Amino acid sequence: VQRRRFIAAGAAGAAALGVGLTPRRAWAAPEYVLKFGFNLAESHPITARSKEAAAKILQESNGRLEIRVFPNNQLGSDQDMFQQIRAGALDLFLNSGINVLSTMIPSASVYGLGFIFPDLPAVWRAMDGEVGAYVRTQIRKAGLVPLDKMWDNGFRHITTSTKPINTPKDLAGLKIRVPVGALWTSMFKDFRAAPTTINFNELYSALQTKIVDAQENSLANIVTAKLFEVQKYLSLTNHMWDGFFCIAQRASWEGLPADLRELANKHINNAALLERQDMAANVVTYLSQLKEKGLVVDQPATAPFREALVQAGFYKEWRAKYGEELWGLLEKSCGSLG
Ligand code: TK8
Repeated sequence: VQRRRFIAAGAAGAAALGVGLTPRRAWAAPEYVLKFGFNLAESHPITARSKEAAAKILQESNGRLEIRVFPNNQLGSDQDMFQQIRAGALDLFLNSGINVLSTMIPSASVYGLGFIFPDLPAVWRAMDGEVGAYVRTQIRKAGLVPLDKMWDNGFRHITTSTKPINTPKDLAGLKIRVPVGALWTSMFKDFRAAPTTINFNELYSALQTKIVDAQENSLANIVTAKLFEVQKYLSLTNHMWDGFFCIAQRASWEGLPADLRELANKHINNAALLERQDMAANVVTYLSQLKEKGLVVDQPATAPFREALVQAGFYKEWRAKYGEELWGLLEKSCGSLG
């Protein structure tokens, strides 16, 4: 199974990375090659950290295991990559649990519920704790292998080309792009907006051609995907936190010899921890870059937004969807969600 997926990469790639292989090794093709795909821009911290992990894995495996990193939707949209990993054509996929993963594993979106985390320590308490463990069990049951550490995609904020968003009323009828997961559509419908699902690789042009007037994303994505070029207003709504699961294709992951699997596991999880630090450290820089680029920035009070969701029955509805066991773990970690 494994061998069919091998790509002829090998010597040139290893030499270019300058990883100091012995001459004999430097010219041998790697025994195992895994493709690692995601939708983020080249300049996103995730791209640098995953490439750094790949270089260490190549070096410490003495050239036996090469992880080839494909950022920026090079392998297609999120839906394409999700299809590929299920079909065995992609080995590692980094994506939000709220996004396409939740179409198959509904609990994967749970951390995206509006306003449940006040800050990053609260996020990691839940996602490195029992909430994350629950979701990873469900992912495993669906036949995929989640690595332990989630990566940070940041708290999400709303941008528009038409007006600032300061109160929930400002969202009424707003044509806003959301990613594919049902939680996103549900939440923005409950805000009385008009959400449209669009894949990340089509977002820039959808904003540019005014198919939609608004979108919501992390500061990192607004900067690195250059969304500021096609948006005017940024409202720091912090309406939800988003992160990524790194998912392995089971046959390719389990087909690795145990020592190589352990090595890849260690470096990929470690890269996630480093990327979390990058994201936290970059917030201030990203924000000032966006102001410099001319975005008009507002900081609305968030309580009325949360209240609008309560009124619309949002939490009740999703509590019923996730079930009492998961809801209990969530409240144990976050406190009562009302
Ligand atoms: C990743 C995506 C993406 C996101 C988006 O799964 O599509 O807006 O921020 O990075 O969910």
